[in-house]
Amino acid sequence: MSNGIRAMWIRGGTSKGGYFLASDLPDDRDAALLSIMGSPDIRQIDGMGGADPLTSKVAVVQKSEREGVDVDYLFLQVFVDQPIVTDAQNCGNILAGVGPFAIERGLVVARDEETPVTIYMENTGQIATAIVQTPGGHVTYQGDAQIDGAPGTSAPIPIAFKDTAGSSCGALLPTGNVVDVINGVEVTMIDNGMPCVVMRAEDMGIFGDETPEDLEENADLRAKLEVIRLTCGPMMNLGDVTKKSVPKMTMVSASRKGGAIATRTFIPHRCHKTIGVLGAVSVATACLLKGSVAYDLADKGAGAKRDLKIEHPTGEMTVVAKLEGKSVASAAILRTARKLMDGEVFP
Ligand code: NQM
Repeated sequence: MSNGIRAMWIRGGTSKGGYFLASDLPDDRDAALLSIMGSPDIRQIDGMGGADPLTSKVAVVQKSEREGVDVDYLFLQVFVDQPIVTDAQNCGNILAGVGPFAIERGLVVARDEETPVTIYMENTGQIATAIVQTPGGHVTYQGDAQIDGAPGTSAPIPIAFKDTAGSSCGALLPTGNVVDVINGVEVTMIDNGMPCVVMRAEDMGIFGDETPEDLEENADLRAKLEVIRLTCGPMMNLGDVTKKSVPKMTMVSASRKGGAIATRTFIPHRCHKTIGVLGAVSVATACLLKGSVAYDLADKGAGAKRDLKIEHPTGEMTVVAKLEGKSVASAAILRTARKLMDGEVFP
């Protein structure tokens, strides 16, 4: 039998995955992770993955040598049905488990009550600060915070982001335009932490409140989205995105539940049951950008601090955006996490 690798399995926000210390991973890291997850196989029956991109994720964490930073976090998406492990995107949901993991593994010393953990996101080179509940100097996962898309309640983990504009694309608007027309569809290509192509649901022939299952069955829609995605990738400075999990494809329509806007997002081939964290930050930013495809549809609120409820298939995610002039200077969201397993996994 192959040797076990030390790992923790954690639900981070509305995703779930394996958390590893960088020093615990072997040299043939990607082969080991594919085997651990059971990829490629649409059921991932021979591994830990949950047959969904949202549950086939990995965090690699190590103590940081950067000034003012506690830990470095590398996110890896392990494809379900292809032998691909990619670091081409970040993940704000898996990020929610990084603070607790770092404290539990002794990389960060817990304070009493709560412990701020400053995290360098290696995928995009930005910093996030997560506040972990640590009563008596120990991580607790229990609490009253509720996030849509995850059942029950857990300890709150607020996370603040700064300087996420152009994280992967080099600029907030990588084409320099608020709107481009691709294949006859008006799109806003934007990156405020996650490269996203934002389109009006109506322009893609849907209402925008369909279930993810219905949208995934819509072969015509999926084909149209992929043509647009493959064209947008190079325009967004992402190169050939055939084998990448970015850009995300978000279709927006007017809010149904009193929020800022309604969304349905392909990530990029499966429809998200909620919306990614940095995806939501990017869409919220598009809502505030005059002339974008989201601007006229959105209820944008007023003032220098805006709570933008980004509606998704199972509820909403609130993005708290702080504006400087007309641009978003920082964003924060609330997540929770839950430790599920601490032990060894076998590649
Ligand atoms: O956008 C899914 C998720 C994500 C990414 C995806 C994420 C983010 O829900 O920051 O969290 O878009 O692939 O975990």
